[in-house]
Parts: sequence; structure tokens; C-alpha cells
Amino acid sequence: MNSGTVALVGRPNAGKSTLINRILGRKIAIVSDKPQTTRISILGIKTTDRGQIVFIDNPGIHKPLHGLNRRMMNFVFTSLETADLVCLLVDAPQPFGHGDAFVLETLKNVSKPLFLLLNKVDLIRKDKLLPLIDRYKDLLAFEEIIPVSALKGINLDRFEDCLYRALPEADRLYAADEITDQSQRFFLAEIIREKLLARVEQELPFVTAVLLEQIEERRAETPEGQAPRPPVIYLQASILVEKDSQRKIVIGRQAQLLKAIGSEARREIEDILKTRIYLDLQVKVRPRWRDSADVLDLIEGQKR
Ligand SMILES: Nc1nc2c(ncn2[C@@H]2O[C@H](COP(=O)(O)OP(=O)(O)OP(=O)(O)O)[C@@H](O)[C@H]2O)c(=O)[nH]1
Ligand SMILES: [Mg+2]
Repeated sequence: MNSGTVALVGRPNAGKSTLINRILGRKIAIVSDKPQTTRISILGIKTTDRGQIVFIDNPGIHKPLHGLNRRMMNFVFTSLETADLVCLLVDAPQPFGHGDAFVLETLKNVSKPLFLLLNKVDLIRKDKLLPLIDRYKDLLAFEEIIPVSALKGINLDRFEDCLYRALPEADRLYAADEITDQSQRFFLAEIIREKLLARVEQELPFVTAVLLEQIEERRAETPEGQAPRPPVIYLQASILVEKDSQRKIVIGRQAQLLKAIGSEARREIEDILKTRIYLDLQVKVRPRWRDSADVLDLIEGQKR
């Protein structure tokens, strides 16, 4: 049996979270088309007859300008130190740029087996792929370079096979039925943030955060002679922004935007909890929260 940890790293938006969801066959990480979606590392644990692969989904590698971003990068550094294997994901259709050079710089002193996934091959012409493989071959000593599509599930069996062959012979690290290390509270807050990210543009994805303040089961009174009504879960969450102008945008004209985010989040959370929920969303201004250790501790504390 082979078991161990695999750090997924790469630029923001490369498809790390999409990959972990696809490999596990269920959603444990939120995904968006905006960079810096993942802010806190989470584990995705896959157990098979061959052993157990513990994937670490990390924030994207970027130059940190705020306390939030320094913490995000610290998650990346920690996983590079602790993981058995490191897997770099590259957004293959995107031209190579400064961000990619910065990623390679970050990885150059990593002395563990390194894999390269050229992701999003469903979007790239075949003749563009070979020069890309050649280019990366010379940049770092990769064990394997594998073109994949995390979204369409292309070549992921081959990737998994490579990982099992490279992982140490070892017993499982987690129980066979464990899937992730995040609390449900954290995941629900993330679902709300996912719906928010899908609907905002420009600086808003970077300056918003979600805090789940309260989860409470409320039983409705049963009217005389009727069957008892199923309980409703009441959730109260705050969306943090840094300025009042941002608060206005997130709420939208006649609160349209906030209502849309709320109803999309409610639907998905009802699917997860398999019960009716009531979602109360409030937008709160917390100036410079991205540099406030207290707020960052609160956000991170939700994961436990
Ligand atoms: N066409 C295509 N799109 C993909 C693929 N993998 C990911 N995407 C899209 O790329 C975008 C970013 O995906 P994420 O999984 O959030 O990327 P990430 O690397 O986790 O990003 P951060 O959390 O910001 O670091 C989303 O719009 C995905 O749907 C793929 O194989 N093909
Ligand atoms: Mg992600």
C-alpha cells in the first residue's frame, strides 16, 4: 500500500481546486473564474485499494501585498515543506509570463519529486502543447509532465497512477471514509463566497470575505392536528468589504445582487444539508480587514 501527501501548487486560477474536486468525485473546494479564490489550504483525501493520496489544495502562488496574502503564501510554503510530492499545475493555454517565472522561482529549491500538469488541454491546440512541454522540461527537473483537463477529467488516471508509484510504501494517514479536514461551517461560508465571486468584478473578489456567524436549528410550531413540520436551519452570515462604496455594490440596486447571491447559496446549502434553510446575509464594512490579524484569525478559525 502506498500513501502520502501531494501539494497542489501553481498560479491563481490554474485549476487546482477543480482538479481536487474532480479526482475526489465530489465538491470540497470552491471554484471561480477570478484569481485567488482559495485562501486557506484544505485537504482532499482519496482512499483506494492501492493506498491513500492526501491532496493539499493551496492558494495560488502570487506576490503578497496584504496580511491576507502573506498568510495565503505561508500555506503554500508549509505544504511545500510537509508534502511527500509536489505537483505544479499550469494554465496551459495562457502565455508564459512573469507570474509563471515567479512560480518557478518559488519552486526552485524544492528537493522532492515534482510533477507538472499542463492543465486545460481541452482549450489548447495540440501543436501548442509540444513546445510548452519542451520549455518546461528545461526549467525544472520534473518526474513527469502530463497534459490534463481537470474540468473534463482527461488523463487524470495516468496522473493518479504516477502518484501511487512515487508515494512511499505506507499505511493510510486518515480513516478510509475521511474526505477533507475542513469543518462544515467553513465549507458553508465558502459556498456563499463562491456565489459572491461569481457575481462580482474588478477589486471586489479580493476585498470580500464571508463569516458564518450563526447556525441554529429552529423547529416551527406544529399547528393542532397537523403533522410536525421539518426543522429549518437558520444561518446568519456576514460578507465583509473594506469600504462603503463596495458595500453598496455587493448589495446592488434594490438589493438585487445580494438577493441573487443569497438564493443561489441557499439552494446549494439546502442540497448539502438536505433540509430547508433560512439564510440571512449582511454586508459589513471592515476597513482594511485584509491587514487585520483579528479578522484574519476569525476567518481562518472557521476551518476548525
Ligand atoms: N476549460 C477548462 N477550464 C478549467 C479547467 N480547470 C479549471 N478550469 C477553470 O479555471 C478557473 C479556475 O479554476 P480553479 O479550480 O478555481 O483554479 P485554482 O487554481 O484553484 O485557483 P485559485 O484558488 O485562485 O488559486 C475556473 O473557471 C475553472 O472552471 C480545465 O481543465 N479546462
Ligand atoms: Mg483554488
